[in-house]
Amino acid sequence: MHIFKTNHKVIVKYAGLLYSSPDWSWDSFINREVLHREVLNDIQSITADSLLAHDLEQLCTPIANQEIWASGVTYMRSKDARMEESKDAGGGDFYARVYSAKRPELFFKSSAYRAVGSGGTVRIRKDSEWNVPEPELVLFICSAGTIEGYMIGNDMSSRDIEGENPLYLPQAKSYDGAAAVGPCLYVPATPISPDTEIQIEIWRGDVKVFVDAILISRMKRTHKELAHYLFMEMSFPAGVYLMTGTGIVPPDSFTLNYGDVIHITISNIGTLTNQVGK
Ligand code: DO4
Ligand code: MG
Repeated sequence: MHIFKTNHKVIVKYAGLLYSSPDWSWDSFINREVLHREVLNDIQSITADSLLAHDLEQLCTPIANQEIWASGVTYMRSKDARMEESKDAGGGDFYARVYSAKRPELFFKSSAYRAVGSGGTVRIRKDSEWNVPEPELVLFICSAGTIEGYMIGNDMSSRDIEGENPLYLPQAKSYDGAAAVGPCLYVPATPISPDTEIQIEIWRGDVKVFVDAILISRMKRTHKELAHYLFMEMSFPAGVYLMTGTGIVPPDSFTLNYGDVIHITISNIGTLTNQVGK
């Protein structure tokens, strides 16, 4: 099932039918253990409404009081790219160590008001000249610490700032419009398949300037392990979103330009589309 957020409604799409109720509000609706079963129960008592299809044309960012956190260096490609970009600063070793360490890298990415949804504008920093999108599977973990759903995420990153010194990571990763999440919350009956593919296309006008794909099975760590570390000493009363890291990094010659359009597709979830703006 897929759960969408609009200005005034929470809409569930299940088996091709659309459901909504005035009683549903984002935080309390999604923040439940065994969410799939709970929502099935909710929709049993209401009638499907095909007119809700119009509301789906005006989607909001599927977030309310959730923070967005991120994991790093969870794929070999991310480790290699970051070792290369920070080798002059002597930072390369940090990335090799965190890739094989028991404790994962976790960092705060965005509050809800700084994030954008599908169709929103992602930004590149004015003080950076080397910027890339990071296409990532996002976990929704409810306040009890269990993984209940998935979204698509873009962890926009300034590679020159991050490469200059690993201590600059918060500036390379967190600024207005640095996080995109959407287009909906995907809530399957069982955990997402390891064969799930993440695909990215970047368009500059009518030219496709970058395309790549990776299976989530290439990730070094498990989703449960990341959730476990995140919840070890922190509580999230409305649940939390956790980006799981990128396995796709464009070649070093590539940087985003203003106007580029980024499409990130994850099997069974949908496509997150954002334009790069100022
Ligand atoms: O350590 C830097 C950030 C890594 C990251 O965002 C990723 O691997 O996706
Ligand atoms: Mg990332």
